[in-house]
Amino acid sequence: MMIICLISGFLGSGKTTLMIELGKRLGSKGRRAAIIVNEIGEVGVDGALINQYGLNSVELTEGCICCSLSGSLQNTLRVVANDYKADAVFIEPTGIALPSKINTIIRTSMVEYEAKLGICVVDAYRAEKIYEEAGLFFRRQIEDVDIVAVNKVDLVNDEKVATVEELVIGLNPKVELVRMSAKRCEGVDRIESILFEKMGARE
Ligand SMILES: Nc1nc2c(ncn2[C@@H]2O[C@H](COP(=O)(O)OP(=O)(O)O)[C@@H](O)[C@H]2O)c(=O)[nH]1
Ligand SMILES: [Mg+2]
Repeated sequence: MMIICLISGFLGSGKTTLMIELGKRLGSKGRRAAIIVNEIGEVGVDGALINQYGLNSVELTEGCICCSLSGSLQNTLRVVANDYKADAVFIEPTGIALPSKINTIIRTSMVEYEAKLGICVVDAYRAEKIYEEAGLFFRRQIEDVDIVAVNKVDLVNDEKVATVEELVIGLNPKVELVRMSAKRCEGVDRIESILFEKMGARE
């Protein structure tokens, strides 16, 4: 049975960068990882780059997976689980998707999965501005996730990181915070180890 990892967050926060890094790490340790990306009018993932690491990727582009494409997401999950037999599937929705909506679609997909991990990637540099301009949306992206990756810490000082962390914890006290620079592959270890814990020692 596979692990489903939902990676949400606003456009440009670093979702794809994190997902590719995690996929590479799983692949290098003999696990089968698949990636489902939902981009609307955005530059897609470099399929060739992903395949180079033995990852299987599917792009859904003709709508939003939490609305018109919910059925396509469910079908793709079934293919990834039953035919590709992935150990882990990463789902990257568009930046405006709500994790709670996608969780419902996953639950009703009839796909058996072992565990689900929800990660929201927050751009430490832009978080406060986004919160000011779209507070409710920011809040709803932080709700219903297990981990908030405070990303791009290479661009800001520690004080700024701490402010963003306080903001996040204020909105969802239950979440685990991970400081990250996905670009420099810092902080990714923690998420990798959580994934391996959830996958267990099975073959
Ligand atoms: N400085 C910095 N840039 C990053 C980091 N993570 C991602 N980026 C850059 O931010 C941009 C958006 O990243 P991407 O992964 O495509 O974001 P997505 O839209 O959430 O999938 C790209 O140019 C990345 O190289 C990081 O930790 N630090
Ligand atoms: Mg992306």
